[in-house]
Amino acid sequence: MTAPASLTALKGIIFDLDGVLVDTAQFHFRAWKRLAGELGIPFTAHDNEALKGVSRRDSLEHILALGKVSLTEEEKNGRMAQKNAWYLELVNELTPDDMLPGAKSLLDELRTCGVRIGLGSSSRNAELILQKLNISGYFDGVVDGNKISKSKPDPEVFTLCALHYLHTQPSDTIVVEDARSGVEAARAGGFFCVGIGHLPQADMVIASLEQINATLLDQALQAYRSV
Ligand code: B16
Ligand code: MG
Repeated sequence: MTAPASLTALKGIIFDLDGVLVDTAQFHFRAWKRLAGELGIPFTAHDNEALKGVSRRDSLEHILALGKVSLTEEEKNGRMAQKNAWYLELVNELTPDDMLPGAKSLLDELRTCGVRIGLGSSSRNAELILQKLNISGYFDGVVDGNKISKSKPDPEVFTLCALHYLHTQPSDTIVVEDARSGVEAARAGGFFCVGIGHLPQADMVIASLEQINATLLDQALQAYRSV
Protein backbone atom coordinates (compact mmCIF):
# COMPACT_ATOMS: atom_id res chain seq x y z
CA MET A 1 0.00 0.00 0.00
CA THR A 2 1.34 3.48 -0.83
CA ALA A 3 1.70 6.03 1.98
CA PRO A 4 -0.90 8.81 2.02
CA ALA A 5 0.19 12.06 0.36
CA SER A 6 1.58 14.60 2.81
CA LEU A 7 -0.30 17.87 2.43
CA THR A 8 0.84 21.30 3.58
CA ALA A 9 -1.95 23.80 2.81
CA LEU A 10 -5.19 21.85 2.52
CA LYS A 11 -6.95 21.22 5.85
CA GLY A 12 -10.59 21.02 4.81
CA ILE A 13 -12.79 20.51 1.77
CA ILE A 14 -16.50 21.20 1.34
CA PHE A 15 -18.42 19.46 -1.40
CA ASP A 16 -21.67 20.67 -2.86
CA LEU A 17 -23.99 17.68 -3.32
CA ASP A 18 -26.30 17.91 -6.34
CA GLY A 19 -24.15 17.93 -9.48
CA VAL A 20 -20.86 17.33 -7.65
CA LEU A 21 -21.15 14.00 -5.83
CA VAL A 22 -24.31 12.76 -7.55
CA ASP A 23 -26.31 13.78 -10.59
CA THR A 24 -29.57 14.61 -8.85
CA ALA A 25 -29.75 17.83 -10.93
CA GLN A 26 -31.56 15.83 -13.62
CA PHE A 27 -34.14 14.70 -11.01
CA HIS A 28 -34.75 18.31 -9.93
CA PHE A 29 -35.20 19.24 -13.59
CA ARG A 30 -37.69 16.46 -14.27
CA ALA A 31 -39.77 17.35 -11.20
CA TRP A 32 -39.73 21.11 -11.90
CA LYS A 33 -40.58 20.53 -15.57
CA ARG A 34 -43.59 18.43 -14.59
CA LEU A 35 -44.74 21.15 -12.19
CA ALA A 36 -44.19 23.92 -14.73
CA GLY A 37 -46.16 21.87 -17.27
CA GLU A 38 -49.14 21.69 -14.89
CA LEU A 39 -49.00 25.47 -14.55
CA GLY A 40 -48.77 25.93 -18.34
CA ILE A 41 -45.24 27.37 -18.13
CA PRO A 42 -42.69 26.29 -20.77
CA PHE A 43 -39.51 25.19 -18.96
CA THR A 44 -36.32 24.09 -20.71
CA ALA A 45 -32.99 22.58 -19.64
CA HIS A 46 -31.50 26.00 -20.27
CA ASP A 47 -34.00 27.58 -17.83
CA ASN A 48 -33.08 24.89 -15.31
CA GLU A 49 -29.44 26.03 -15.21
CA ALA A 50 -30.51 29.10 -13.21
CA LEU A 51 -32.02 26.85 -10.51
CA LYS A 52 -28.86 24.89 -9.71
CA GLY A 53 -27.78 25.51 -6.12
CA VAL A 54 -30.88 27.66 -5.55
CA SER A 55 -33.34 26.83 -2.73
CA ARG A 56 -36.67 25.14 -3.40
CA ARG A 57 -38.67 28.30 -2.72
CA ASP A 58 -36.44 30.53 -4.87
CA SER A 59 -36.64 27.92 -7.65
CA LEU A 60 -40.44 28.01 -7.59
CA GLU A 61 -40.43 31.82 -7.59
CA HIS A 62 -38.10 31.76 -10.60
CA ILE A 63 -40.44 29.45 -12.56
CA LEU A 64 -43.52 31.49 -11.64
CA ALA A 65 -41.74 34.65 -12.83
CA LEU A 66 -40.87 32.92 -16.13
CA GLY A 67 -44.57 32.24 -16.73
CA LYS A 68 -45.79 35.48 -15.11
CA VAL A 69 -47.98 33.32 -12.85
CA SER A 70 -49.07 34.45 -9.35
CA LEU A 71 -49.97 32.00 -6.57
CA THR A 72 -51.08 32.48 -2.98
CA GLU A 73 -48.72 31.43 -0.19
CA GLU A 74 -50.82 28.32 0.41
CA GLU A 75 -50.72 27.38 -3.27
CA LYS A 76 -46.94 27.86 -3.34
CA ASN A 77 -46.51 25.56 -0.35
CA GLY A 78 -48.68 22.95 -2.03
CA ARG A 79 -46.72 23.16 -5.28
CA MET A 80 -43.39 22.88 -3.46
CA ALA A 81 -44.62 19.82 -1.57
CA GLN A 82 -45.80 18.25 -4.83
CA LYS A 83 -42.49 18.92 -6.58
CA ASN A 84 -40.59 17.47 -3.64
CA ALA A 85 -42.75 14.33 -3.62
CA TRP A 86 -42.00 13.75 -7.32
CA TYR A 87 -38.31 14.45 -6.69
CA LEU A 88 -38.20 11.98 -3.78
CA GLU A 89 -39.72 9.24 -5.95
CA LEU A 90 -36.61 9.57 -8.13
CA VAL A 91 -34.19 9.93 -5.19
CA ASN A 92 -35.55 6.74 -3.64
CA GLU A 93 -34.13 4.80 -6.58
CA LEU A 94 -30.56 6.08 -5.92
CA THR A 95 -27.85 3.56 -5.05
CA PRO A 96 -24.10 3.93 -4.29
CA ASP A 97 -23.46 3.19 -7.99
CA ASP A 98 -25.01 6.56 -8.86
CA MET A 99 -22.12 8.60 -7.46
CA LEU A 100 -20.46 10.71 -10.14
CA PRO A 101 -17.15 9.42 -11.58
CA GLY A 102 -14.18 10.02 -9.29
CA ALA A 103 -16.26 11.07 -6.26
CA LYS A 104 -15.86 7.97 -4.13
CA SER A 105 -12.13 7.55 -4.70
CA LEU A 106 -11.51 11.25 -3.98
CA LEU A 107 -13.42 10.99 -0.68
CA ASP A 108 -11.38 7.90 0.23
CA GLU A 109 -8.08 9.61 -0.56
CA LEU A 110 -8.93 12.85 1.27
CA ARG A 111 -9.97 10.93 4.34
CA THR A 112 -6.75 8.89 4.28
CA CYS A 113 -4.78 12.15 4.09
CA GLY A 114 -6.58 13.54 7.16
CA VAL A 115 -8.41 16.33 5.33
CA ARG A 116 -11.63 17.29 7.13
CA ILE A 117 -14.61 16.77 4.82
CA GLY A 118 -17.82 18.79 4.77
CA LEU A 119 -21.00 19.00 2.75
CA GLY A 120 -22.44 22.40 1.80
CA SER A 121 -25.76 21.94 0.04
CA SER A 122 -28.89 24.05 -0.42
CA SER A 123 -30.96 20.87 -0.40
CA ARG A 124 -33.26 19.92 2.45
CA ASN A 125 -32.95 16.32 1.26
CA ALA A 126 -29.16 16.13 1.60
CA GLU A 127 -29.03 13.72 4.58
CA LEU A 128 -31.35 11.28 2.80
CA ILE A 129 -29.23 11.38 -0.36
CA LEU A 130 -26.01 10.76 1.61
CA GLN A 131 -27.69 7.73 3.21
CA LYS A 132 -28.85 6.42 -0.17
CA LEU A 133 -25.27 6.71 -1.47
CA ASN A 134 -23.95 5.16 1.75
CA ILE A 135 -21.41 7.97 2.28
CA SER A 136 -22.70 9.74 5.43
CA GLY A 137 -19.71 8.43 7.41
CA TYR A 138 -17.22 10.41 5.33
CA PHE A 139 -18.44 13.80 6.54
CA ASP A 140 -17.17 15.72 9.56
CA GLY A 141 -19.93 18.25 8.98
CA VAL A 142 -23.11 18.45 6.92
CA VAL A 143 -24.69 21.86 6.37
CA ASP A 144 -27.82 21.70 4.25
CA GLY A 145 -30.91 23.73 3.46
CA ASN A 146 -32.35 22.94 6.89
CA LYS A 147 -29.48 24.63 8.73
CA ILE A 148 -29.09 27.92 6.90
CA SER A 149 -31.13 31.11 6.76
CA LYS A 150 -29.61 32.52 3.55
CA SER A 151 -29.20 30.36 0.47
CA LYS A 152 -26.37 30.48 -2.10
CA PRO A 153 -24.97 32.88 -3.40
CA ASP A 154 -24.75 33.91 0.26
CA PRO A 155 -21.64 32.25 1.75
CA GLU A 156 -23.42 31.13 4.96
CA VAL A 157 -23.59 27.44 3.99
CA PHE A 158 -19.81 27.23 3.53
CA THR A 159 -18.65 29.50 6.35
CA LEU A 160 -20.89 27.66 8.84
CA CYS A 161 -19.56 24.31 7.64
CA ALA A 162 -15.88 25.30 7.84
CA LEU A 163 -15.88 27.31 11.05
CA HIS A 164 -18.42 25.37 13.09
CA TYR A 165 -18.11 21.77 11.88
CA LEU A 166 -14.69 21.31 10.26
CA HIS A 167 -12.89 23.81 12.50
CA THR A 168 -10.95 25.07 9.49
CA GLN A 169 -10.55 28.55 8.03
CA PRO A 170 -11.70 29.64 4.54
CA SER A 171 -8.01 30.18 3.70
CA ASP A 172 -7.14 26.50 4.21
CA THR A 173 -10.39 25.01 2.87
CA ILE A 174 -11.50 24.31 -0.70
CA VAL A 175 -15.10 24.33 -1.97
CA VAL A 176 -16.15 22.15 -4.92
CA GLU A 177 -19.21 23.42 -6.79
CA ASP A 178 -21.16 22.87 -10.02
CA ALA A 179 -23.40 25.97 -9.96
CA ARG A 180 -22.76 29.63 -10.54
CA SER A 181 -24.62 30.55 -7.32
CA GLY A 182 -22.36 28.14 -5.41
CA VAL A 183 -19.13 29.51 -6.91
CA GLU A 184 -20.25 33.03 -6.00
CA ALA A 185 -21.03 31.86 -2.46
CA ALA A 186 -17.64 30.19 -2.05
CA ARG A 187 -15.70 33.16 -3.35
CA ALA A 188 -17.72 35.61 -1.24
CA GLY A 189 -16.73 33.53 1.79
CA GLY A 190 -13.04 33.69 0.88
CA PHE A 191 -12.69 30.05 -0.21
CA PHE A 192 -10.67 28.73 -3.14
CA CYS A 193 -13.33 27.27 -5.41
CA VAL A 194 -13.06 24.35 -7.80
CA GLY A 195 -15.84 24.54 -10.40
CA ILE A 196 -17.12 21.53 -12.32
CA GLY A 197 -18.31 22.34 -15.84
CA HIS A 198 -18.51 25.71 -17.55
CA LEU A 199 -17.80 27.98 -14.57
CA PRO A 200 -15.21 30.60 -15.56
CA GLN A 201 -15.80 32.43 -12.24
CA ALA A 202 -14.19 29.53 -10.32
CA ASP A 203 -10.51 29.58 -9.28
CA MET A 204 -9.91 26.20 -10.94
CA VAL A 205 -12.17 24.58 -13.53
CA ILE A 206 -12.43 20.85 -14.15
CA ALA A 207 -14.73 18.64 -16.20
CA SER A 208 -14.96 15.86 -13.63
CA LEU A 209 -13.71 14.87 -10.17
CA GLU A 210 -11.62 12.21 -11.93
CA GLN A 211 -9.20 15.00 -12.88
CA ILE A 212 -8.21 15.90 -9.32
CA ASN A 213 -6.60 14.30 -6.29
CA ALA A 214 -5.45 15.45 -2.85
CA THR A 215 -1.94 16.44 -3.98
CA LEU A 216 -3.22 18.51 -6.92
CA LEU A 217 -5.71 20.32 -4.70
CA ASP A 218 -3.05 21.01 -2.07
CA GLN A 219 -0.67 22.40 -4.69
CA ALA A 220 -3.38 24.58 -6.26
CA LEU A 221 -4.30 26.01 -2.85
CA GLN A 222 -0.64 26.67 -1.99
CA ALA A 223 -0.08 28.48 -5.28
CA TYR A 224 -3.23 30.56 -4.82
CA ARG A 225 -2.38 31.57 -1.24
CA SER A 226 1.24 32.44 -2.02
CA VAL A 227 0.39 35.01 -4.72
P1 B16 B 1 -34.33 20.59 -2.20
P2 B16 B 1 -26.95 21.71 -4.03
C1 B16 B 1 -29.51 22.30 -4.51
O1 B16 B 1 -28.54 21.42 -4.05
C2 B16 B 1 -29.88 22.02 -5.96
O2 B16 B 1 -28.78 22.29 -6.81
C3 B16 B 1 -31.04 22.87 -6.37
O3 B16 B 1 -31.41 22.56 -7.70
C4 B16 B 1 -32.21 22.62 -5.42
O4 B16 B 1 -33.32 23.45 -5.75
C5 B16 B 1 -31.75 22.91 -3.99
O5 B16 B 1 -30.65 22.09 -3.68
C6 B16 B 1 -32.86 22.64 -2.99
O6 B16 B 1 -33.13 21.27 -2.99
O7 B16 B 1 -35.59 20.90 -2.92
O8 B16 B 1 -33.95 19.13 -2.21
O9 B16 B 1 -34.31 21.16 -0.78
O10 B16 B 1 -26.52 21.80 -5.46
O11 B16 B 1 -26.76 23.00 -3.24
O12 B16 B 1 -26.41 20.49 -3.32
MG1 MG C 1 -24.92 21.70 -7.03
